[in-house]
Amino acid sequence: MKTIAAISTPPGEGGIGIIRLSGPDSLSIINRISSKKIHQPHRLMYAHIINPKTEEIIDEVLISYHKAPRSYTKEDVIEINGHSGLVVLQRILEVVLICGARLAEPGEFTKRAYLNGRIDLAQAEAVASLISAKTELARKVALSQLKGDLSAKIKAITDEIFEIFTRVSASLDFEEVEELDRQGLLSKLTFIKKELDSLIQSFTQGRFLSSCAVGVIVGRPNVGKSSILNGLLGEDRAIVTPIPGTTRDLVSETIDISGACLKITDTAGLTHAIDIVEKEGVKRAKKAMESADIVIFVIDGSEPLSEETYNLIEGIRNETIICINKIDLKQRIDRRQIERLGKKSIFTSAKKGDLSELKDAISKVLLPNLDESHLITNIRHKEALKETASQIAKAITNLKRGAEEEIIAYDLKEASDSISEITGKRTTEEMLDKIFASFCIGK
Ligand SMILES: Nc1nc2c(ncn2[C@@H]2O[C@H](COP(=O)(O)OP(=O)(O)OP(=O)(O)O)[C@@H](O)[C@H]2O)c(=O)[nH]1
Ligand SMILES: [Mg+2]
Repeated sequence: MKTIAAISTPPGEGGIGIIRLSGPDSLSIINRISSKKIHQPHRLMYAHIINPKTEEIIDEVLISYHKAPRSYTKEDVIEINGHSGLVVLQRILEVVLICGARLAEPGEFTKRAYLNGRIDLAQAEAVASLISAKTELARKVALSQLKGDLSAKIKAITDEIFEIFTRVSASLDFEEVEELDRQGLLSKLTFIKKELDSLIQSFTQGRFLSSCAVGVIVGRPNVGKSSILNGLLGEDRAIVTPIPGTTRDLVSETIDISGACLKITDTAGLTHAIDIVEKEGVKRAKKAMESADIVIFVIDGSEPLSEETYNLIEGIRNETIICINKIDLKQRIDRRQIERLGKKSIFTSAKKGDLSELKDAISKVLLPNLDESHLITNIRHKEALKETASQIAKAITNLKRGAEEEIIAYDLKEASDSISEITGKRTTEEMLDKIFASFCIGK
């Protein structure tokens, strides 16, 4: 394999910038450009990087040598810690490339770690998730996946499927000797199907760790929608006035709610607008509502429930969070009317900054009963699990209707192939290219 190199730190001015090399020529390349001979592994060496052609000093650096196989890629790795400036790092990279390295592709160091068997594919993907983690919870889950917790769970299920496949296949070969225990197999497969379904189900929460959930705040004019947005953000983002119809456009921001990422949008008050601008605002509010994961419907608790509001509540989705705001004022709303519609409500006072019930309700929707170590956050994993589950379901149906062993063995083989894609025991070049293309260069 050819030796690769890249600047591994983000571009810009900073304390330290790192250039990383990996491959069989790493050591010989560094020794052509370093003022000191590098031979001892796992030590930091102080040296200068020198252009071998002009003998000009390029930078004063620290060099570390990670000898194969005890390195990130399991190959010989050299890391040059230079001064982080765009020109400095580019000049070091240039001489490294002149001496025979090739510029690394995005994610190529991690791809080599996978190809050389240090980590599996799910762990390689966890590296990207860890880097892009936007919340503390996303970091925790990515790290647990990098450690191999998810891979272990997937491996356990893969082994169970494979064991059953082997048994069914064996009964094919020695039909008279071994009669298949169909009832026993059925209960095992049903158990596997349950495990798969619970992992698939976990993606409804897990996806909010890799990409933001979409939330929208709606309601009649002047109920306090913009005040709630500002309260959740902790800053005066949207204009708040006592005049109904203040917000006309959509105002969006991203927040961290209990570790889940939420892109929340404040909207124009829902009204039978006559004004052309307001009309457009209402249209946009309704559209935002349709595609949202979470809808927060705000009501002013200091007013009796109007017919318009009642009709709006009646029409919204059941899982909508009904938020009765302005509880610091004398309450004139009859909560039972809302309950009669089969909807649950919570209380807030945006004015007093009391939004705890709302935050709890949001995190309950985003992250209920979270099991961090067995959470599917990657859509590729979810799709592979869905495919596996559907093959297992086929095997169950075929088993129940007394189908031949050959057919059941085929379903199980398909299931085993699908689940093996997650950890990368079975991959295609195209699949790997797609996965690693989303990485940054130098990782
Ligand atoms: N007492 C009290 N007043 C509130 C509360 N929340 C908002 N208000 C006031 O209600 C008025 C309207 O607040 P906004 O946040 O602009 O309401 P809105 O729903 O965004 O209004 P539009 O954009 O016009 O639809 C302002 O005068 C706020 O100060 C609250 O919890 N208690
Ligand atoms: Mg507003």
